[in-house]
Amino acid sequence: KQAAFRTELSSLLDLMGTGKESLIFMKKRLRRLEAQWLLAARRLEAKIQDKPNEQKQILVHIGFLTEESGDVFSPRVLKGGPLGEMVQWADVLAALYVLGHSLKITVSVKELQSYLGVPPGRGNCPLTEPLSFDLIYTDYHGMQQMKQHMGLSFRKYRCRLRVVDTFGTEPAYNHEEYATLHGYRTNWGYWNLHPKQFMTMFPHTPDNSFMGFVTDELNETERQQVAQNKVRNMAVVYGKEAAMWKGKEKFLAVLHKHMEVHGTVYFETQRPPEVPAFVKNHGLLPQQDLQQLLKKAKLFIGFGFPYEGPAPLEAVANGCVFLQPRFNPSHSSLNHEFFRGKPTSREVSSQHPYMEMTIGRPHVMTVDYNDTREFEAAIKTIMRSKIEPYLPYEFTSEGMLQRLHAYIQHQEFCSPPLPIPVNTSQVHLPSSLVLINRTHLVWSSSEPPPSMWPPVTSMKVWLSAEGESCTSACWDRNLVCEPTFFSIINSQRVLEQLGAQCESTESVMSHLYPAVSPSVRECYLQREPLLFSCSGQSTKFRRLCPCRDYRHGQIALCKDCS
Ligand code: U2F
Repeated sequence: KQAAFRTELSSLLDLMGTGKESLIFMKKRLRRLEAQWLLAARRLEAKIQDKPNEQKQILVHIGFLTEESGDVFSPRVLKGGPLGEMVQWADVLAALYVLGHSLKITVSVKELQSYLGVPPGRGNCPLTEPLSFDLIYTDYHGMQQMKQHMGLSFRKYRCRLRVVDTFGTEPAYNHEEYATLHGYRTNWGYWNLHPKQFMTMFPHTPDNSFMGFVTDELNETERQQVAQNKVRNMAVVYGKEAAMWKGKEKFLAVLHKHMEVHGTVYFETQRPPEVPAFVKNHGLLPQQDLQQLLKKAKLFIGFGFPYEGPAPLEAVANGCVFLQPRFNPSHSSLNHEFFRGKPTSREVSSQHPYMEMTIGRPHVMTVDYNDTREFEAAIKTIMRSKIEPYLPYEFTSEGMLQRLHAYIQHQEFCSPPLPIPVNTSQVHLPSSLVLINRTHLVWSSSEPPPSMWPPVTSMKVWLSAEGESCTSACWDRNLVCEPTFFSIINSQRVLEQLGAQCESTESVMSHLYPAVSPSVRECYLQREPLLFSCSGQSTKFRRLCPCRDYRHGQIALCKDCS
């Protein structure tokens, strides 16, 4: 059945349940952004026209909001606690609904059981009826709950899961046996999912799918108002909890020399001691009021925490410059408490690497805060600058709908469309890949390309430098690593076409392979498809990297992706 784009959001609100502060926050957000979503839906509909938009039966189970997982978030909604996850879930719901799918939504394990068809009082047994959902959007907590209540059926149906996972899960941490053997420890368990089933808040690693969220879009009148009303010397500090301001007196003093400093820090009765008296503290604001404040402010300034939240994007979308600290060395699960136990080795080079690397100057300035001169110079530059509001397409409602629509119609993890044997001799693509400029391979064949998504025609295959990950090898060439293609390039022949010398070749389970070790002329192929990884890196190896092109402002999609 073809899904029809929806023309209202109010019935979605009725599906959502009541009571919790988190649900109230999400519903408010949905109401506020309703017009934006509906307009985006009309635009996307016109673009995709007669392309298939099959209606799916979808269950959304937001595990972290269930009582059974402790629901530590809801009581903190009005107290400066994290809101990023709720922003994202509200937007996921809006997008799925507007795209026309049939939705069931739950934040309770009891309800989950009844939707799954687990008879009351019986846990941990296989389901007696076939699962009625094509897709289940959930999170790590929700997945754990499903496993507990579905018994053996969990294995059977896990390919239908889509796991909303803020910071991402790299393949080495996902594969149970490999992670256990090689010490890729996580607090979140090992699920052996297809890595693309994990969906992140920002495009953190191309091993996962980028889900994202949206930001308020300005119309022409609002843009003009922003241009007129900007206050040259007004700064807003990023951090709604007093603890985020601790130890930042020095930077605040420098900032205060030049600008009027505003904050939105939650407080009960008195000004928190971490927030200096010269700061005009508005208290935690409703989202809409924060947007108004950002429309006036010139600078939105981060002091290192929280990492990678939505607020800096909102600031830039309202015409602020985001100033943030560079981290040297980078923060990661190896050296920083916040990331410890998270299933990723990603190195975070500043408070918000997406802002730093994908948006960058003039909207974002990333500087060394310990260098007072550099810090002060940045503030002065920002005060002098004239900068327009900026929002990457991928964070508009249309962009999110486009991306999610493509995922829902094309991503298939239950029956992989191309079951290529991962074995040296069997994988051969006679003359399908040709060498260009003696540097990289592209698909060029009179035979029809294998049916896969994204299409193989977007592929460009490179060897990384020694020690480099495929994520960065592709990025350096203005491409993005596409793990889906690993399965068709995992061969000695492809390595050799790119100049690798293979005196011996082995097929091994490792998140670094396919790769060549140039010093000893040994080549390695991948034996375990779940371990194909863009993010892996090791000094000894030049990795074989499947890259693809991407659309400006929509990194998740290749130029020819529908
Ligand atoms: C991030 O969580 P946070 O919720 O702390 O992220 P923020 O960037 O601070 O903002 C989330 C939303 O809070 C809103 C603002 C953002 O959309 O509009 N808000 C508000 O309504 N009123 C205010 O006064 C100030 C902000 C990240 F998203 C999480 O994934 C991480 O777990 C967390 C820790 O790194 O950081």
